[in-house]
Amino acid sequence: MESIHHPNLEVFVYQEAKKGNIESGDSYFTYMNEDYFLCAIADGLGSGPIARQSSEIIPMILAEYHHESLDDLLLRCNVLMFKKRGAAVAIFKVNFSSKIIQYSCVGNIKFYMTRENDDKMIYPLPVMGYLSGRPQKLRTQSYTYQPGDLFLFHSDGVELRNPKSTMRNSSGAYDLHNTLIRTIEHGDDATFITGSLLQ
Ligand SMILES: [Mn+2]
Repeated sequence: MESIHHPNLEVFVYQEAKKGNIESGDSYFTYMNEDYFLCAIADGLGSGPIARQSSEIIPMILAEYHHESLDDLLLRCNVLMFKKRGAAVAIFKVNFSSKIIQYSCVGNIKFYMTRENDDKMIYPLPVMGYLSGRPQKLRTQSYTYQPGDLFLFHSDGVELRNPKSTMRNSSGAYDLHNTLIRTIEHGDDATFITGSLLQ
C-alpha cells in the first residue's frame, strides 16, 4: 500500500488486479509539492497488459506536465490513446493555499467528498465515454474544501452501495481505507484512494 503523510493531507492507495492477471489494467498517479497535490486514476479498457498499455500513459504524462491545467493534461493523454484501446481517466488537483479542488473526469471513475457535521456530499459527474484519441469534450469542476474533509476516489472495480454512509461512518482516510478493503467485492481490476485534507 502506498501512503502519503504530510501536514497538508494524508492519502492511502489500494490497488488490485483482476483474478488471474498479474497486472491491473488500472493505473494511478500521485504527485505533491508545496503548492498542490495532483492525483489521477486511469482504467484501461479490457484487462491485463492491453488495458495497462492505455492506462499507464496517464502517470507518464502527469509526472512530466503536472503544472498544466487538468483539461490540458487530459488532452495530452487523449492524443496518446490513438491506436490503443483507450481509458477512463479522472484527475484532481488540490490547491493548498486557495483551498480549492479541481476535478475533471472522462468515464466511469468516481470521486466523493464529505465534511464532518454536514450532510452534503460533493459528487462531480463525469463526461461520459472514455479517452480514445478522438476529439474529446472536457469539463473541469471546482470546489472549496475545509481542513478535515474526506475524499474517496475509485475505479469501477470498486462497487459501493452507499458511499455517503460508508464515508460518514469512518473516522478518517485510514479507517475508510481499511473498511473498504474489508467490505468491497474482490476479483476485478480495482483502485481506490482515500484521503483526508488537513491544514
Ligand atoms: Mn474497470
